[in-house]
Amino acid sequence: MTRLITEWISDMEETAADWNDRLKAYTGMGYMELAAAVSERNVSDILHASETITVAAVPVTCGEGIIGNFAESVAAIVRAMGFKAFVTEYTDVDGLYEAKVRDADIVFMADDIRYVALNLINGNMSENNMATAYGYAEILRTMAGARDGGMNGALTDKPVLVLGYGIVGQLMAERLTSMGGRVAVYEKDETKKVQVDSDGYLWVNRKEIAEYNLIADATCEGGWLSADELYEESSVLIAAPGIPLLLDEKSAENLKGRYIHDMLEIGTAVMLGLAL
Ligand code: 2YJ
Repeated sequence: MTRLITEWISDMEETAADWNDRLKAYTGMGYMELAAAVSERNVSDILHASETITVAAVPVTCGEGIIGNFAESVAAIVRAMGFKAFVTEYTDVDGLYEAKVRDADIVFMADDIRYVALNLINGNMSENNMATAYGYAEILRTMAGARDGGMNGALTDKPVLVLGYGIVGQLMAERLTSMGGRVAVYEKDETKKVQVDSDGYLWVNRKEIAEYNLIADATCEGGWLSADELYEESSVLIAAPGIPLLLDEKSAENLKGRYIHDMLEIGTAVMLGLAL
């Protein structure tokens, strides 16, 4: 699991709203539509919730400590979805206390292991690994649908490759399978083959990556893959929650518009939808 660094999210307070527009341009869904799709709610219900619900982001100091701009970025993403949001002045348990005293309905907080959203009104809780995996699976399905002429069951019986079989990779494999995809897995750690086999996915080697045009990346390694190793550029689609981006610089430039990759936005937006 990658720990974010301040440099990667330093301008998110300015860019969170633009990212929403960019996501819309690439997939037809903004944060709100994506959160609605994953949480199986109507956009109008989320819009309605945004009028009354206040969100607090609580900085957490334990473990490796506060990541500069993390809580501020979370609040900015939530605000870009139309909700009221604030960052607590105090941290940890005292911050949670402050959130409640200041009438927050939903609290976002993360330590080194877990990033959660807790709904103080109805007890719902969502978690970033699942929200990220499900959000990106939805994005891949939507992009595939748009590419293939607006089909609803865009992944049905389609080969889909998941890169990396860690927590998010496993959750994406499960979700993409439930969407009808025929999931294969590439994982450089060969000791995971046993688990991939027993989970029922096809194990592929690095050369075979080129046979897939629908890819979900959950490797937490940057720049290891070049466009030459991929299916023809004009049809490949990549949903890439893995941080840093798997593509090398030149390939990232050449494949612009064919992949979605972010630092925090998609997972956070989906967490909010799931926590309502
Ligand atoms: O409040 C803060 O500023 C920090 N305690 C935030 C820590 C954020 N945590 C991480 O980035 C961890 N890698 C866990 C995130 C889980 C995402 N799947």
